[in-house]
Amino acid sequence: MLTCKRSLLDRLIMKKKKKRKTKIGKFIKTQNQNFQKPQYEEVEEEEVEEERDEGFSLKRSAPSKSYGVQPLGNFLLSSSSSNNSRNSGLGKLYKLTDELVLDILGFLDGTDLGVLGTVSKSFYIFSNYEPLWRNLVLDNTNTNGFSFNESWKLTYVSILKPSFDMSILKGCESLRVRDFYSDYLFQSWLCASLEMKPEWLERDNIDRKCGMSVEEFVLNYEEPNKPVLLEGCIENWPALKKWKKEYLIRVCGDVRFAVGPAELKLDEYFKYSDGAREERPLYLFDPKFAEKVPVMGSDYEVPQYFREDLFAVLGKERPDYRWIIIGPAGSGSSFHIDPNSTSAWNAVIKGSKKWVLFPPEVVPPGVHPSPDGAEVACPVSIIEWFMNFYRETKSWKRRPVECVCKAGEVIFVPNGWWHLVINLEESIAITQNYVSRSNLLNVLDFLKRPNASELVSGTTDRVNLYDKFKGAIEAAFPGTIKDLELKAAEKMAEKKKPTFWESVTDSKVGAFKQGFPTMDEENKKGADVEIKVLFFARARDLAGGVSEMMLQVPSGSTAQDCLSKIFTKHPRLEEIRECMVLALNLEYAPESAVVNDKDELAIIPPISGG
Ligand SMILES: O=C(O)CCC(=O)C(=O)O
Repeated sequence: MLTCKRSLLDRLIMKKKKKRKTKIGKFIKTQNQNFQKPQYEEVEEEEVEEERDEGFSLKRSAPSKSYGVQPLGNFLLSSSSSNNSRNSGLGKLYKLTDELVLDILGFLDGTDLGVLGTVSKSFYIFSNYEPLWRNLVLDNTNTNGFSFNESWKLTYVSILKPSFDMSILKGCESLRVRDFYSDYLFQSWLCASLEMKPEWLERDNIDRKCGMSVEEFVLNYEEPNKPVLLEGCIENWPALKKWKKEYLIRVCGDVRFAVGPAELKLDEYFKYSDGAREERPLYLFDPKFAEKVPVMGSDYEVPQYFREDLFAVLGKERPDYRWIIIGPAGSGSSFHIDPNSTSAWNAVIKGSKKWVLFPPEVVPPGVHPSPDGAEVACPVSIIEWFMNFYRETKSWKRRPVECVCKAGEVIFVPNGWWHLVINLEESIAITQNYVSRSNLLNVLDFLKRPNASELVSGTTDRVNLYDKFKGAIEAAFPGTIKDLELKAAEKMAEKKKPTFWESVTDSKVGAFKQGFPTMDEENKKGADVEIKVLFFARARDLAGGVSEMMLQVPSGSTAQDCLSKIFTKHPRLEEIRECMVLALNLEYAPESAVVNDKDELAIIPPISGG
C-alpha cells in the first residue's frame, strides 16, 4: 500500500493556535505572549491534563515512549532553544528527511542499530524508533512466532540474545532528550497515544433494522447497494457466549494465525496485543481459521440475509472469503474497497467497531487510489485520518454513512463502498465476502477488467478467474447470467422510458407536443446532440475538479468520439485512459457505443481491489 506523507502537524498547530488549552497550543500561545519556554520535563504532567481538557485525550493505559520528542513548530517558535539536537546529532545526514533517515536505518541489523543509538542523542532517538525493531522481529521470526516482551526492541533482544540482562536495556529505554524536534517522530508518538475523540464517534446515521425479512433486505438494501446495520440476527451464535480469550487459546492450541507478515499462536498474539502501544497495531486477520480450527467454524453460521453465495460454485478454487479478525483498541482497517467487487457482512462477537463508509463514486478525503486502482495511498494510520480529514466530511453534501457496531450486531457492506474501521476496544469479529444474484454482473465485470491480474485478489489464478467463475455459474445455474443481463437492460430501459406526461409534453417549454416535428426539431436535424459527461473520483480530480460538463457532438458520434473531445479539454485524463471504465446512462458501455441526445456518459476510474 502506498502511504501519504503526514500532514497532521500543520493542522494540529493551526488548531492549537486557535484553541488555547491544548498541549502544543499552550506552547505556541505562550510563545506568542513572550512566555519563556519551560523545560519539557517540568510541564509534562500539566500538559497531559491540558490535552484531556481540550478533547485530545491521551490513552489512559501507559502511552508509548516519547523520548521528549517535540514537533518542529515548537522549535521555530521557541525563543530559548537555538539548537535542534535532531540535526547536530545526525552529522551529515541532518539534511535528509526523517523518513529517509529511518529508511536508511532500516537496512541495519539489530546490533548495528543498538550501537548507533550510543553515538548521539539524535541517533539514540532515531534508533529507538519502535517500527524499526518491529520489522527486525518480524523479518527474523516470520513464521516461528515470537513472545512479545514490553517493546519491540526488548522482544528482539530477548529472541536473539535470551541470556542478555534486560534490566540494563529497560533502564536506558526511556531517557528524555531535550531540544529534539521532529514532526514525523512526534506524530508517530501522538497517534499511538491518542484516544478517539467523542465527536468522532457521535454520528450514527446508518439504517438499523431488527427482524427484517430476507426479501425486504434484498429490496431495500442489497439491490440499491446501501449499507444497513442488522440487530438481533446472530443471537443464536455459540461464539457470542463462548469466545472468551481463555476458551479460544485452549481450542486453538498450537495453531498459528496470520498476523500481518507473521504467523502467531493465539496466546502469543494476545500477549502482544495486551501490551501493544503503537500507531498501527498488528491485526490478526486469518482467512483459513475455520479449516484450521473446525470448532470455530461451527460456533457461527451465516446470517439468513447472506446465504446466497455464488462464489461457492468454485469449490476449493474460490478466492478467500471468510476471516476471523482480532485486534486491540486502535487496530483496524484503513480505507479500502472490498476485493473482487464483492459485498460483505461483518459481525462483531466481542468489543465494538467504529465504521465510516463512502459510496463508490465518492473517494474519501485523504485517500488517493492509483490510476489503475491496484493501490491506495492514505494517511499512515487510522487515527491520523480522523485527526486530519474527518472534520472535512462534516461539510460535504454527501456525508459518509457512520455507526458504531457492537457485539451481537452485523453490518452489511455493499460492493464498491469505501470503508474504514477502527476498534474502540479489544474486538473479535467474523467477516465474509459474498456474491449474490444482485451483485453477480458487477463481479463478472470486475473479473474481466484488462488489469484483472493486478486487481483480482485472494486467489493465485487471477487471470482465469473470470472464465472459471462464469463457466461454473453457467453449469450450476444455466441461464442465470442471461436472465440477469436481460433484467438489467429492462431496468435501464424503464429508467429511460418517458412517462406518459413527458411523452405528450415538451418538458422544456411546458407545452403539449404536436404529432409533427416542431420548428425547433426541424432545425436540429443533422445538428449536434448534447450529452452530459460525468467525472467520478480520480477522473474528477484530473478534470480540474469539475464533476460534470455538457458536450455537443455530431449526431451518430460514439463514446470514443466524445472522449477525444473531452481529452482535448482535459488532457490530464490521459493518465487513466488505459484503465478507466465508461458508463452510458448508468450501464457499462464500450467506446463504440453511439451516444444520443441527453445521454449521460460517466467516466469512472478503476476501483481498488481492496
Ligand atoms: O477491521 C474490520 O473489522 C473490517 C474489516 C474489513 O473492512 C474487511 O474485511 O473488508
